[in-house]
This record gives sequence, C-alpha cells and structure tokens, in this order.
Amino acid sequence: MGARLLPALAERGFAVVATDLSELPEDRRVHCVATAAVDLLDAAAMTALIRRHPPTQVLHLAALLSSAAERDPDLAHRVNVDGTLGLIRICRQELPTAPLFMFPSSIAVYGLPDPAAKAKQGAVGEWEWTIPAAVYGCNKLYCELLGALLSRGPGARLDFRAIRFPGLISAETLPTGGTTDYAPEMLHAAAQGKPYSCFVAATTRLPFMTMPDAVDALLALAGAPAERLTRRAYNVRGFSVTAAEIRDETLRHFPSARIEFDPVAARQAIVDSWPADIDDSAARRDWGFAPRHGFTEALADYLIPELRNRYKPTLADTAPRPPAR
Ligand code: VAH
Repeated sequence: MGARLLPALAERGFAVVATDLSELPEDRRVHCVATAAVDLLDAAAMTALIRRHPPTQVLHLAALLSSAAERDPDLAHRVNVDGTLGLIRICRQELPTAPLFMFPSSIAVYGLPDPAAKAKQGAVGEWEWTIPAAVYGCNKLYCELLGALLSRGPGARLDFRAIRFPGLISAETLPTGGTTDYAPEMLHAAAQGKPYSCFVAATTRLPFMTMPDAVDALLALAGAPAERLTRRAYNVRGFSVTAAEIRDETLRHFPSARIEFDPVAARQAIVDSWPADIDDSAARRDWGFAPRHGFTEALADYLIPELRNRYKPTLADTAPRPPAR
C-alpha cells in the first residue's frame, strides 16, 4: 500500500516522512521530505522520530498479514498490537494536538462459523459477525476498539479512523504473508508466463478492490470532516468474486496462462471464515466512498495494462539467442 500511498500524498502537497524496518528504496524516497529505517517496536527510536518530525497525520501501515500471523501469533501480537498501541501512545504523549491516526483494518475482523453461514449471509455490515476466527483479525479488531475508545469525548487526544479493507490487488507490488495474496499472485504470474498454483479452492468467494481505489479511500476518510463520521471503522470494497472468476478473467487476457487450484487447508480455513462480501453503504453515505473499479474494469483499465507494461519482455529477452555451443 505504501508504494502507491507515498506518491499520492506527495501529489496532494503533504510533506511526507516515511519509516520502515529497512531503508526505503530511492523510487519511494523521492516522494518524501525525510525517511528513516526504524523498528516500530523500538519505542525510543520511534519517539525520537516523532519528536524530530512531529506529524499532524499518521498513516500506520506496518503489519504482519493473516497467514504469517497464523504461523507466528506471538510476533503478530508484538507487531500488530504492541506496535500499533505503542505508536498511538507516543503520538498522544509527544504531540501538542490530537493527530489524525489512519489505521488499515481488514475484513479479517469478521468470522463466519462455516461456509454455509458465509454463503447464506452474503454481504456483512460493520456491526455483524465481528468474531474473528484467526489471529490477524483479533489483532486488528482489538486495535480498532482501543483506537475508538481513545478517540472518544471532547478532550480526546486521538482522531482514530479505520478502514476494513478487503483483498487488495496491485499491479505495482505483490503482498507477502496474506491470505488474499492468491489474486495478485495469479495475475502477476500470468503476466510473466509463469504457471500458478492457487492455494484456495476455486469456489472461494471474497470481496476485493484495486490498490488505487484503496489508497483513494484511505485519503478520502482522512480528509472527511469529523462531524460527517458516524463510526470509527468503515467497510469498503470494489467487487466480490470467486477464485474461479479471477482465473477465468485472467485467461481472457492471458489465454496461455497455466492456473490450477491446490487448496492449503490452513489458508482455506481462514478465507472460509471471511465474508463473501461486505456492505460499504456507511462509507458511501458518510464520506462519499466511490470506487472506480468494478471487477472487469479492474483488469481491463488498470491491472492488465500495468502488468503488461511491467513485465513486457526486454530487448534482451526477445533478442535471438545465440546458437548453443
Ligand atoms: C491478508 N491482504 O490477506 C490481507 C487482508 C482481507 C485480508 O487483510 O491478510
């Protein structure tokens, strides 16, 4: 998300200070007035950074995603919960006024008990099924609830706002450690002519959106007048599709793509607990959420053109190969 968010913030005239576990690459540093390689869990270093560059807005993207969190719950708690609450604590103690704190939450906060209940439920509203069935969803829901609590009342020293993102599909970057990763992985593999084995069943249905729509949504909520908001955490989505529908649409653009389905039980259990779709009417009503991309437009207008450009064969790739010796 950061790869798309940094240029979007710079284009809007923000003076961006970006931090990550390791130094940012040059193509991301160019959008920032300052960058720093800081461990989120190093409270002294994070405090020094906040003192050096006191922010008016914090967009906190650092997280261990769902599959990685399930494999290492202790690390997930340290990064996703201690890291988030530690950053909120530093902001509340160091900054003269309550900062806007943007928190990418997830549909992982929802937990449907079984595939039959998931199919029967259809779209889930923000107040429904918040009984996460995996570590990452528990991490995200707890941070949402505490962020909302600390933002309550006239003397609150925090303006916490969260978006419960669906699966995100980017042409620029590939996620790691997520359980919706199969969608971007399938498309990037097809664009490179590589075979892909999908780790969820073909019938798996989830909500998704494109990364441009996700970044636009985050910035729209950040810019919304506080008095317009009726909640601290909002659903947003672009479209609800099955893994088979993603395969079929991918094949329409890359007919020679080789895509198979080989579900991994632990990851299938996670996606089976997530909703087939989410109701984003509150975001549309309160702060004008309006995604650009439905499913076919996501591929035709954004993903396929960008992926073709990204993976177009270089001259070296297409030059006639010298005869084998
Ligand atoms: C994950 N992409 O797969 C994230 C997301 C809806 C899931 O939060 O963990």
